[in-house]
Amino acid sequence: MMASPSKVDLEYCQQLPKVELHAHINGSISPSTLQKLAVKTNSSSDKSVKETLNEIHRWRTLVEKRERQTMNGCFQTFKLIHRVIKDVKAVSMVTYDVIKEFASDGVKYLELRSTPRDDATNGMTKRLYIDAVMKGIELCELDGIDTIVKFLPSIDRRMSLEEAGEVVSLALEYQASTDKCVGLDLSGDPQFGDVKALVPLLQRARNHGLKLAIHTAEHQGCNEESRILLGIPPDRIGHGTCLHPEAGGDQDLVDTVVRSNIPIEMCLTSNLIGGAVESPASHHLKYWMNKNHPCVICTDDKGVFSTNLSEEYLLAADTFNLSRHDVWDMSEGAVDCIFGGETIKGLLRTIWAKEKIKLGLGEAGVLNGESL
Ligand code: 6MZ
Repeated sequence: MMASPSKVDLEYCQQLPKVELHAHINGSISPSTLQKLAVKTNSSSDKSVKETLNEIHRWRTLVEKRERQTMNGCFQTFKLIHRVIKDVKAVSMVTYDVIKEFASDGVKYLELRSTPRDDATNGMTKRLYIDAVMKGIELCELDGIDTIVKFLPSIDRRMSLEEAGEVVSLALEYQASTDKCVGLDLSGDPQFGDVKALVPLLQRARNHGLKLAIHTAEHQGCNEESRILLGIPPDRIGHGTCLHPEAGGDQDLVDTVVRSNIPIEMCLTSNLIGGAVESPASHHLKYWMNKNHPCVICTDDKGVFSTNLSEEYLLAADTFNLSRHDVWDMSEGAVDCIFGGETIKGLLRTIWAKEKIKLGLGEAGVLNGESL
């Protein structure tokens, strides 16, 4: 049987102009960047780094087969990656490579997030870490990579109040001195940390104009915590897997998200591999799409979960039987959810309008004269 011309396929998803709003830099590291590190390590014959790279490779092999893992496994893998990305040179290199890879997947606007780290043995401080990310972004600009990139420093839930305060102060400082730092992310292993204590810091950041992307309800049993975080309120929600009653959440949480119209960053493969959802069909994207709620398809950690944004769009389309027009609407709708400001939104809308014509999508619901 011939495939229907209007069926969503990988090529269509690759051609689609896309916005990526939930990408952790170190979780996005690709096998080719790891390979570069391996080559460097071979020359320095550092055994422990070599072993760590092998362990990351073993994880990738399981994930490539789409074998379901655990959240603990994911967080162990981040720790392994941190062990090999331990100086500012490596941070700039990963940032540069990650941007280039998103750009070649058709991402026109990218918000990267990353947790500033200190590493005394390599002279790295949180400030130098952010500088290294900025350098990676600037090098991409100099090389003419055609993707607008913004940055959100991350607070890890396990940070002390003092450390989290340092991240907020740095984020505010960089927001004032560059146009790249547009917000703040709260992430980290959801099993740990007292987010209640972080709320005044997050509110301070928001009051000073930083947008907040907050991971919440990644697993069941955190309704009270979600209630507290939604009270801030965040400008976008990361995952929100278990906000709705059918997934162990509460109706009042859903009502708050709907009332405040807070977009949700949806990361299908991440939730499947990490075991947060049972199957693609049970992913909460469907629940929120049925409500016409703003949902943005994202990768989370394209390296750790062996995916890319086009594949995530395809997975959503295959799972929920979305038409080319539905998929287009999702990518276009993501523009409304960026933290980069109204001027950039206008610029992106112009790009989307041009790409729509190139893709042969005419009037709404019509592709090359065929009704979808
Ligand atoms: C919560 C996550 C995450 O910051 O070193 N991170 N936090 N849930 C997730 N879902 C799977 N995926 C990644 O990138 C890695 C860090 O991002 C956060 C974790 O804190 C992880 O250590 P960076 O660039």
